[in-house]
Amino acid sequence: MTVLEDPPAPTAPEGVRNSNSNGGGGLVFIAMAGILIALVASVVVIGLIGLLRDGGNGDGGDGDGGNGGDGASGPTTIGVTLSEFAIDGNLSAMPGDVSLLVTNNGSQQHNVVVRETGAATPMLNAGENATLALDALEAGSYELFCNVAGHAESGMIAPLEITETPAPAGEAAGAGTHDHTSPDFDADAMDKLMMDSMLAFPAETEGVGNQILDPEILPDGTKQFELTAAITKWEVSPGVIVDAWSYNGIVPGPMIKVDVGDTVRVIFNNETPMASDIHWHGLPVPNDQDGVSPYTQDMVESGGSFTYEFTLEEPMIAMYHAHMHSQISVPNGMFAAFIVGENPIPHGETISGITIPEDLVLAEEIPMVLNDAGVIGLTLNGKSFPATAPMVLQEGEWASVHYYNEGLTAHPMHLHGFPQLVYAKDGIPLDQPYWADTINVAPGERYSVLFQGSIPGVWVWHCHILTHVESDEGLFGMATAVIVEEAAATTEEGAAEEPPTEDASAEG
Ligand SMILES: [Cu+2]
Repeated sequence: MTVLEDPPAPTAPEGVRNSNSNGGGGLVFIAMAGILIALVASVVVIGLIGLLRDGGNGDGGDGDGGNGGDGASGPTTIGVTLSEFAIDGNLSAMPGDVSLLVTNNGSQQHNVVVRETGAATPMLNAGENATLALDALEAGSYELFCNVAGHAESGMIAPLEITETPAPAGEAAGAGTHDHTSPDFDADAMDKLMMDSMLAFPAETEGVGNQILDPEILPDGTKQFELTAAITKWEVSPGVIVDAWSYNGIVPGPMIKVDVGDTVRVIFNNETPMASDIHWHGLPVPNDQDGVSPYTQDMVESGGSFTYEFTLEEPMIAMYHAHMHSQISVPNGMFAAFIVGENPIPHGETISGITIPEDLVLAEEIPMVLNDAGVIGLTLNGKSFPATAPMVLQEGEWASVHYYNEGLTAHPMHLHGFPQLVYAKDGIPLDQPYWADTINVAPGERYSVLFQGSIPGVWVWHCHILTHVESDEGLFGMATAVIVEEAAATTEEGAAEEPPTEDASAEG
């Protein structure tokens, strides 16, 4: 590590420094401002002329594109918005040249494909837009869908009607559209969808992620693991089965747990269609085991294998995932937890007046891996509500959770009922743990928390970006619950423990 001594003092370029002290600066400024005002005025006039000439045609705004022509057959632009998981817009136009101005208002990648013609936008990242020109569309019914695996099945499908009498702007064009200001907007139906979705929790699905992977113990004590990456079916929520990119067929992949001092060997077999590698995110490994092709190793081609080996001398709450093509393979499922050694709980410490019991024994310790993109989408441990697993505690029991964010955006994870003690960040124990009810977990981060299920009830536990948990179809995505069951009888020993309390006004 090198230390910069006496770094040069920052200097501002000439002219940037205090322009008022510069002799003729004021006059120059007034002249420049005058030119600028003239330029802006001329642009506004040109813009107005353009608008008048277009007659308001082809506005392409959110949900009110439609056909502005009065019998004229000029090009029509329809505004189409994408979200998880819906395609919205006033999806009708008269026959002729039609353009779709597609905006991705979601948090994941989406695109739009016209099933009948095969025309498609490029894959759009969150916030991006693209124009899709559909030349000379004849009258008829067309279907728009997102071709990210699983998204059409989740609701990203909508009819596009090309007819001589298009629906007036604002009228919903199909079941997939929801204009909350429209007279057709059915609040009762949405109430029912919300109740039905919430009462379906917890729902059964095939497959459980984070299962602990048993090593083969070699004669020299090395713990050998085998991971095979392949495209395998994964049920994200009831009936929603996607083509996941998985390790050993589960999402998140198998959890690796080893002891401090262990030598670990991992045989990686790549059966995905693209080259890959494994990066041990948060583990101190030799450079040639860091899993970043081509800098530290050759890429592991489709059908190939690579063996990693390293000795772990420090406790760590880490994870592993593909590095090469990670923007495809990681959101699609190639991520998992890796834990070395003992959980660094601050036994016996008093934090903000609450003492963590010296003899605390955890009733539960789980990874909670967040994702928000790819075919897996908005999920906790590879499942979308109502298929997310609740944590069940008996009154007074303590639990520890390691949040991992393998997604593309941050998620503020909020637990109702009791605060969470953040005691480690990225696996590094904090000298000053702190209590919080919402913990914002950015991509790549890990936060380890501790909480006591001190009050019986169903306490929801969710990402607080509201569109990550609710859609017009009800609750979904990054939500689950801690269910605290009432103690059957009064316990003698638990009475001394002061349960953490939370200001009721902070509830949300
Ligand atoms: Cu979120």
